[in-house]
Amino acid sequence: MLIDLRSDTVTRPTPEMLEAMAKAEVGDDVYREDPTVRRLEEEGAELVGKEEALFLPSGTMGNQVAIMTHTSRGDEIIADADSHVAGFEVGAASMLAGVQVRTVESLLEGDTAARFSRRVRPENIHFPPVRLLCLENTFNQGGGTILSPGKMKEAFEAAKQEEIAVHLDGARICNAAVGMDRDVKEFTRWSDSVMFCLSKGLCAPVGSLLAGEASFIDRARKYRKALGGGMRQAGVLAAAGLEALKMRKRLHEDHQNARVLAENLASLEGIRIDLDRVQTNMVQLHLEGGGAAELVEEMKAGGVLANSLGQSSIRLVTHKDVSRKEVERAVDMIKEAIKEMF
Ligand code: TLP
Repeated sequence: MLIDLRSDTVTRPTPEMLEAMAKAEVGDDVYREDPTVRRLEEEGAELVGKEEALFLPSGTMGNQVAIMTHTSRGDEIIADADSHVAGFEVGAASMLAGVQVRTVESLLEGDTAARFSRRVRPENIHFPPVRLLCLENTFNQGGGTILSPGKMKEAFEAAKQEEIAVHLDGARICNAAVGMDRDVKEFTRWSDSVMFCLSKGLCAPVGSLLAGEASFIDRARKYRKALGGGMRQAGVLAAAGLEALKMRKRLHEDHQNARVLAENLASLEGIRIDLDRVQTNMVQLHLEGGGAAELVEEMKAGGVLANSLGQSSIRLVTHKDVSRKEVERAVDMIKEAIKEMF
């Protein structure tokens, strides 16, 4: 049996989710007649402290609908060069919203507010208007690192000074909250809109929520429809989403498992792990001499699946479907694979 550490997106629905899906009360959600979707949207909005929320099939659609709603064609948005919106959404911000993404190296690390402010340009005939700052928490490419509420506040205030809106890609915002033992709202209050995923560590089979002010969500609903995201009896999915919201209480197990992986692998020859970055459910292995794809293959032969990030890093992600015992087995298998390589 393979131990799958590629992503927390691989989690399977729980028996409670499947039961809730089978029993879900449904209606046509394009007519806003699905009571289960409405309940999920209400509970989701409440969790992140916003007026309303909108249920969407994926995080990518949630981020892109947010960008379309905040901007007009020809605007500029600012995002970390390694963020999901800039690098992992198939160029959708330019393809669909028609905006230019002005990227900032390491925006989400160090002094986020200062890095952002330096990147904003004053009005000039040559420049597109800057309308949106995109934050990401936890920061996937950073290794699942947390942007503290304090740093989010500084970035939010810097954006407001420039009259720029802030969107939070909070795909894993519940991991950030659990990782710092803070309420989710302490993070999300420093953004105008927030997208968060039900289908990652929270284990729903499908679904994300986009939350913000009621007027923002009204406009976002149209863009969701335009992208083909107007779903009908989506209550069967929302029912799983409602169960997913309860899964927040077990995320600390994933974080502890990531710690076990990291601490047991950190001293191996040939690789480097920055233990300070192991803050949630991810571990990044850095290979001093490259060869990430080869090591991924070697690990797979031994029974562990992982994803490479470029030539010299590998990402391991813990989640509900890998137990502590499996994590311990994975440590042994990864050690073997590394020994084979170096
Ligand atoms: N992340 C996936 C891959 O797309 C890389 C993963 O395995 O981590 N924001 C962030 C920060 C994400 O990590 C992801 C998915 C998304 C948005 C998009 O969510 P989906 O996959 O639902 O479109």
